Amino acid sequence: MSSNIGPEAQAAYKKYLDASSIDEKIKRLEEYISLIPKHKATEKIVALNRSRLAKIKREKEKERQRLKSGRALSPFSIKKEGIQLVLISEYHTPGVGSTSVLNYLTGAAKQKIGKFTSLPEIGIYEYDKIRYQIVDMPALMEGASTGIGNGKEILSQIRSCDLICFCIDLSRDFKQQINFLLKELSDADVRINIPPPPIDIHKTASNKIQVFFLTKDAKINIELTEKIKEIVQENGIRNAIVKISGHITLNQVVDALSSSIVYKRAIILCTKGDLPHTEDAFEKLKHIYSKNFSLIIGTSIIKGSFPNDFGKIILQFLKKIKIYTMTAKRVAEKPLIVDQHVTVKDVALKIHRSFYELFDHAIVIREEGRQKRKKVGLDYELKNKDIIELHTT
Ligand SMILES: Nc1nc2c(ncn2[C@@H]2O[C@H](COP(=O)(O)OP(=O)(O)OP(=O)(O)O)[C@@H](O)[C@H]2O)c(=O)[nH]1
Ligand SMILES: [Mg+2]
Repeated sequence: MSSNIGPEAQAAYKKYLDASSIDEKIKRLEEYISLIPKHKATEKIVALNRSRLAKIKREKEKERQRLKSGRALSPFSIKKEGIQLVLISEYHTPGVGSTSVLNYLTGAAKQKIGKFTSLPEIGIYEYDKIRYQIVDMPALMEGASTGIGNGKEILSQIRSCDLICFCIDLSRDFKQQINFLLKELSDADVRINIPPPPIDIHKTASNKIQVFFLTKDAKINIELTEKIKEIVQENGIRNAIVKISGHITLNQVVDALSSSIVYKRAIILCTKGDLPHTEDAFEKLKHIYSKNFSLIIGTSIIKGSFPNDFGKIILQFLKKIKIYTMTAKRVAEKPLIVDQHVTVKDVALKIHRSFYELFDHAIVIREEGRQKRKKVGLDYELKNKDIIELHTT
């Protein structure tokens, strides 16, 4: 090293050589360059190190881009669009026909039928101007929740989707398929077709746990109250308000304290209903599982037998309705999908908080009503196909 650069810069250079990360290398090299006395004799050293610095920065940028695109391209990071339905099947019964269902609904997977699906396939099914994103997942393997067979990625999508569709081959052992899927989902803390427990636990600053029973059927019960307090305390919570708004079991209290548990809606989509003995199997399946699954659909893609109002059926099952917003007398082309019994307030908040904060009144147009056009307030309950115009102050 040139002696023209002085001891401080030399020390900085040594630190640069010792740097272990790319960020540190950049920092140390910049430090070193700034410490080199700038005159004719050091000109070349400065130039050399500046180009060295530029090279390292280019490498860093390349790495950043690589990571970014790698993330964006991960086939499991699916950008949700519309109402998301995830088709799942069971690994030991390959070829149940889930890709065929995806292709039937969306036309997106013709070349993929009959080929083992190892990565998610996606298509958009549109019904009545509502978009449904259909995600055909690779079959779930045993131990999916521990990560086997991309289990963690598949389950993460399942946890955030709107509807899980169990794809079950009627020509093979349906019990084995359904029970397997139920077990894997249960192991992954995904609860199927049960409402979340009617309990709300709110941490507070007060120095105690208070339990309130909010509804008539949640009768005040001293023994239950004490047990609930105990369970909440065991979970490390010392100060909280616990609101119970319905019948509750202690197991549900435990569940409510676990943030990993999700509550999902699921249906069974039976496939290959054209094959021998499947009619019989379909009846048996319904008999056994209709208690847990209020929607079980029998299909045959080969015969083209599939509900032609599938979108409507799904919307009803999810207890959703569509409403249209209107601005300056123009009705939006695309509907807004909201929960049944939604109020004007919910819609205002959904569109933008300011609509709620500055709310003055709303105009609701309902084709089926006696009075077609109504001026309403925040508490007004909306119905399917209502048109709503929000007015602010
Ligand atoms: N008989 C009959 N065969 C079907 C039906 N639907 C799909 N198949 C056939 O079943 C085979 C598997 O279909 P896929 O749609 O690829 O099944 P998959 O569930 O996507 O299979 P994997 O991705 O391997 O899990 C293909 O040969 C399809 O033609 C149906 O309704 N009836
Ligand atoms: Mg497939």
